[in-house]
Amino acid sequence: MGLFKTALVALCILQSTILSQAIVFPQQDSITFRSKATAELPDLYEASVTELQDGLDADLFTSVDLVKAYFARIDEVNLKGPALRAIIETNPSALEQAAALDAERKTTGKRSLLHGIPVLLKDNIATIASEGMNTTAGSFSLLGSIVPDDAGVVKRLRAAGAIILGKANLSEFAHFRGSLASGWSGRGGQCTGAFFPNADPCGSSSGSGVGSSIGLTAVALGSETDGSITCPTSQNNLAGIKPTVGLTSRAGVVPISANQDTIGPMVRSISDAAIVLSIIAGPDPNDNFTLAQPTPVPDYTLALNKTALAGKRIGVPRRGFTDRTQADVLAAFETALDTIRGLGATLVDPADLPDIDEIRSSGNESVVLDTDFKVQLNEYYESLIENPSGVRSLADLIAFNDANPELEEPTNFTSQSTLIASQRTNGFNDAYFQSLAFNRELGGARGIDAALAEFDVDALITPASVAAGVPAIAGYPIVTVPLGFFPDNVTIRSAGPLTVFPAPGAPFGLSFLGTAFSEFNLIGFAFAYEQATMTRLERRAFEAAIPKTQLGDVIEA
Ligand SMILES: *[C@@H]1O[C@H](CO)[C@@H](O)[C@H](O)[C@H]1NC(C)=O
Ligand SMILES: *[C@@H]1O[C@H](CO)[C@@H](O)[C@H](O)[C@H]1NC(C)=O
Ligand SMILES: *[C@@H]1O[C@H](CO)[C@@H](O)[C@H](O)[C@H]1NC(C)=O
Ligand SMILES: *[C@@H]1O[C@H](CO)[C@@H](O)[C@H](O)[C@H]1NC(C)=O
Ligand SMILES: *[C@@H]1O[C@H](CO)[C@@H](O)[C@H](O)[C@H]1NC(C)=O
Ligand SMILES: *[C@@H]1O[C@H](CO)[C@@H](O)[C@H](O)[C@H]1NC(C)=O
Ligand SMILES: CC(=O)N[C@H]1CO[C@H](CO)[C@@H](O)[C@@H]1O
Repeated sequence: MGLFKTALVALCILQSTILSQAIVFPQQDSITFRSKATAELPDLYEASVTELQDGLDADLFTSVDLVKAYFARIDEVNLKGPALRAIIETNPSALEQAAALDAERKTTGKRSLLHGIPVLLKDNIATIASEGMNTTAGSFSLLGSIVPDDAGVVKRLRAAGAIILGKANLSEFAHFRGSLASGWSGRGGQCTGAFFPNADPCGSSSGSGVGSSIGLTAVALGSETDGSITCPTSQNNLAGIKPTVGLTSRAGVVPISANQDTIGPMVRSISDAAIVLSIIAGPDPNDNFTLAQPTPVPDYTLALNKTALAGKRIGVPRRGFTDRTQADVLAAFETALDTIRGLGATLVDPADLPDIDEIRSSGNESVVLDTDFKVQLNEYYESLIENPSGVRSLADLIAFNDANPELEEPTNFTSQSTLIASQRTNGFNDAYFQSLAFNRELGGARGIDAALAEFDVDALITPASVAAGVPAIAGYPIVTVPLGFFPDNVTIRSAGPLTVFPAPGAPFGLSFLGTAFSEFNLIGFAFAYEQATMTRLERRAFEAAIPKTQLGDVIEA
């Protein structure tokens, strides 16, 4: 559930103290209090989960206010103005859920740090239809379908008191459809980034990235198979975590491959990412990969240590990584290396993966993904209680797209070559199992683990644009933070029929890589770097893409 395009073609913690300091008139009635406090309300463009939680606890605003404000912000930029097409649907039950969670906060207190916090879900993550939203992976073939249950991660979010705000646009079927631009789906149209008009948002978790980047939501979830959290995190100035496969449940997620798919947060700071991951991670009987994870799930917020890089050894893979990196990104990366050295880490540079050439030329990933997708998508369609389109298999899907070209094959968005390649596969045969074993070995023992051992390093770092491929086949984690922005004189290139990349001000990220279930360490390293640089704050979205509605506009006087 998530390939970013180039992979597939080959195949802030801000001012949380300000609010707490502002809470000095507890005896006043709430209306007076709120109007006095308006100047202190968090800016939703940047607001962190803790900042929102502090404001909710202090009754500066309610979750109902938050949902109203986010809905208004979505309305401003999604189809109007810059028409970013980041959101496919908003949740018609969100205000009602928010009111119930507000009441609960007053009577029994909050359930978790996500109590009453709006969360945007990539549209391949199932939510029960009775709530009023579709789960379609962007495809009309799934419109109106009735899923058997909430996705595993959604059950955890709801139990923690989070509010599902809506569904985010994506590259259709998480970019497992054909040679199509990132961020395009039949249902959602072309999603574009907020840092330059018509910027490629990358994908496949495009709307999750754009939605978080400008505060259309507090928090977003994406999914990654090969790059689909990491790349849109990078290109939308975010912090994001691609968890180890099997740390977060994929039950109820429109699949690509059980061997590579994983669900993770795409947010504005590593702190928010740690909060969200602590809640969505954990075993789920409906996804047996999650039963093999170490227990208990760590409290990842305990990893948020500004000196986490001190005394650590960090490896820099050059061959097959930085030699594939654009010059502006490489220059920022070299500066980041100096910062990391300054934070007390020893850099081992180069720390090349011994078999990187063999890994980069391997075709084993396509064998596994093409085979898994057919089997697992067929199972997904079969699991549906109803599907008005009548599509019940991959074969049906291909026929449906061809029969509905106005919906699914508009000019410039016709390809379904990946679906067709997958349909040609013949299930779990010997060649498949061989390729699966090669992937694990190439990405793991002969890949990331080989470099970690040979150079005795705690993690590897690389520009996010080249980070995803090796961890993808190994099932290993990636933690990404903002690294920089393309300069104003960068040559603008086409990235699709409707999109451009690079472009002036377009963001790019830095990724920390490690072995299976090393999220806790990677979060610490990424946090230390983020706090030392605060790169996200260096540049904002273009003016028309910055929503104007703030909490002060929706709080009832
Ligand atoms: C799905 O989308 C349709 C069309 O946009 C909408 O009418 C409906 O309320 C949505 N939800 C469900 C569960 O069908
Ligand atoms: C999960 O279950 C399937 C079938 O029930 C089995 O083939 C697979 O090996 C299991 N995977 C893990 C990681 O336990
Ligand atoms: C923070 O990281 C440093 C360096 O690894 C370590 O010495 C220190 O104990 C950590 N602090 C906490 C609170 O974990
Ligand atoms: C899979 O990887 C192995 C080891 O590198 C290689 O020998 C084999 O040719 C690869 N298979 C495919 C289909 O690329
Ligand atoms: C952009 O500007 C920088 C600094 O002024 C200069 O070094 C660089 O050559 C310019 N690049 C292009 C593509 O014009
Ligand atoms: C198709 O893409 C080309 C450029 O790739 C563009 O010139 C043309 O206008 C596009 N057609 C439509 C209908 O969007
Ligand atoms: C919430 C929202 O704006 N959804 C829109 C997403 O894009 C489709 C296609 O243009 C619209 O029909 C939805 O209204």
